[in-house]
Parts: sequence; C-alpha cells; structure tokens
Amino acid sequence: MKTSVFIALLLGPAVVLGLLDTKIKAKGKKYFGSAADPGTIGVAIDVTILTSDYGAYTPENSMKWDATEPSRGSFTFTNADALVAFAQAHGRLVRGHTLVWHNQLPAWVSSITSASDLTAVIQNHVTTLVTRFKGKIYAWDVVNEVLNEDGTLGSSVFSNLLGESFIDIAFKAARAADPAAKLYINDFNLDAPGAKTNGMVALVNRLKSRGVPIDGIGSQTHISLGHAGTIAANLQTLANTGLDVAITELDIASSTSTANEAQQSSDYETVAKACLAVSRCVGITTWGVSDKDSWLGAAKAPLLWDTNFVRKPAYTGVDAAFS
Ligand code: 9MR
Repeated sequence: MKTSVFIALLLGPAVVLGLLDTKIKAKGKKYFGSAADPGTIGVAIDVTILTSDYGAYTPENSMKWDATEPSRGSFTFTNADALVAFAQAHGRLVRGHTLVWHNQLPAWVSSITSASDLTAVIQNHVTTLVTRFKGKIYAWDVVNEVLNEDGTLGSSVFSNLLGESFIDIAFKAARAADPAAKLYINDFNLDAPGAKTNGMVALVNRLKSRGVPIDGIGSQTHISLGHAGTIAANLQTLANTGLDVAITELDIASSTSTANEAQQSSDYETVAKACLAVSRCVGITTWGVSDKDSWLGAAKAPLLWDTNFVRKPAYTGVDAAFS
C-alpha cells in the first residue's frame, strides 16, 4: 500500500470529522449525497466515506438505458441491484438516474421510427425500472437534459417522434409504477439566469398545466471556479414553479494549485449555502467521492476528497456552510 493511502486510511474519512449528511439534516434538508456505482461501493475507502458523510446515492451509470435494457425487452439489473442493496443495507436514500435520456441510449431505441412504437418502448422501460425498485427510490430523474442551451427542446429520437409529449409519457408511467417516488426533470447549466433557465421554467409550467405528475427540478451544477454566486437566486427561480429543487450532480472543475483549491473551497461553501437558503431545495449530491474517480479526470480535481482520499479545502468549505 502506498504510504499516502495508508495515512489517509489512518487519519482520513473514517473518523469523527465526517458527517456532512448529519449536518445538512440538522439544517432541515433530506440528504447530502454522492454518485456511486460498482467502482466505488466495492472499494473499502470509498465505502468508508460514502457511509460516514453521505446519506443518499445516485447510480452514476448503472440505471441508464444502455445498462438496463441493452436489447429490447431484455433487462439487466446486476449493478443497479447492487447499488440499491448497498443503500438499503446502510439505510440511505437512492436517487434513480435516469429513465429517459438521449445519451447512453442503445442503438435499438435510436433507430425506432414509429411514434406509437416508441411510446410503448418508453412506457415499458419506465414501468419496468420504477416497478423493480418501487419503495426503494426517493426520487427519479425521469427525463435528463431535454433542453438546448437556448431553452428549446433538444433533438433526440424522443422529441423527433413525439415532440414534448415524450416527457408526459415518461412521467405518467413513472407515477403509475411508484406513486411515492418524487419525479424530477434534471439538467445542467441551470446555475445562472438566462435562456436555458427560462426554458426550464416555461417547460415545467406547461407540464404542470397539462397535469403531468412532476415533483422536482434537478440542477446538476457541474460548474467551474468562480461561478457559484448566482446559484442561490437561480435555485429560487426554479423553486418558484412550485416544485422541489435539488443540486443533483455537483462538482467544481479546478486544479490542485493552492490558489485554486482556496477558490474551490469558497465556491463549495457558496453552493452549499445556496441549497440551505432555498426552502424547496431538498439536498445536494456530489458527482462522486474522490478526484480519482471523477468523470472530469483527476487533473480537474473537482470533488471533496483528493486522489489519496484525503479531505480537501473543498470539504472544509461544505462543512463550514453546514456548521
Ligand atoms: O459520470 C458519468 C460518466 O461515468 C459517463 O461516462 C457519462 C456518459 O454519458 O455520464 C456521466 O454522468 C453524466 C450524468 O449521467 C448526466 N449529467 C452529466 C454527467 C457527466 O457527464
């Protein structure tokens, strides 16, 4: 074992300073969560951190369409089951991610050409996943990243064949399969005012006016340094639709330079305080535990623990917000 890892195991996340989830709950929120999957729930030090500091898990990839229905009508749940079982064993929440998304979508879905066929496929996919985990999922990201940056509906097999109605179809199927699960629309670049935020608010208002069963807006919050200051007001703008809001995939792209680590710590504190300041913000999920496993790559150092699983100034920033 590398000495640094040994020291991290000795001094790091296992001990009493953890508990961000406990602290955010003391502030009236439901959870402080992380993305997780086989690559982390199978690693002892990740498990230590996931269970000391995090109260909710979002499967980073294992509930996506390519992972769960790689060929039509043939479902595979090995990794999704493992994540849900891990959460249940530790008494934690799960955010299901994601039912309908144009990425990580098998070719057999993209090549559908009939609206009625696609409707049946969406209904079967959503119903099968939501039913399998009924009662075990706090919230589902029912649709993900449906908007263009200008706030209009993005192009996908779903929108191309069904227009906006694919969103209605997915939410209605999800509600029918698990009436207790909170149902979210999830997207990125909802961190500041502008066309995309306006488009999201308008879309949510249309969905509500059509009676679509929607409970929340997920703001992914993949940001870079210095862009945290507009988040509280923007979360409030989203919450003014009357829905819950959540920060669903937080990370802050940076580097390991000391100056950047200090700015990142301040930015994390600002984001954490933003959720606290918005009464409809239910919780915060970071998109992973350590920089070692971030989708952005370790050089961007975007998370709360470094590649040796030592807490960073970013962690201290979140902790300060909750303390
Ligand atoms: O973190 C995920 C990464 O492991 C996958 O390769 C990638 C593939 O699309 O998806 C990443 O997670 C994304 C999430 O599901 C939706 N919002 C953007 C996230 C980062 O790309």
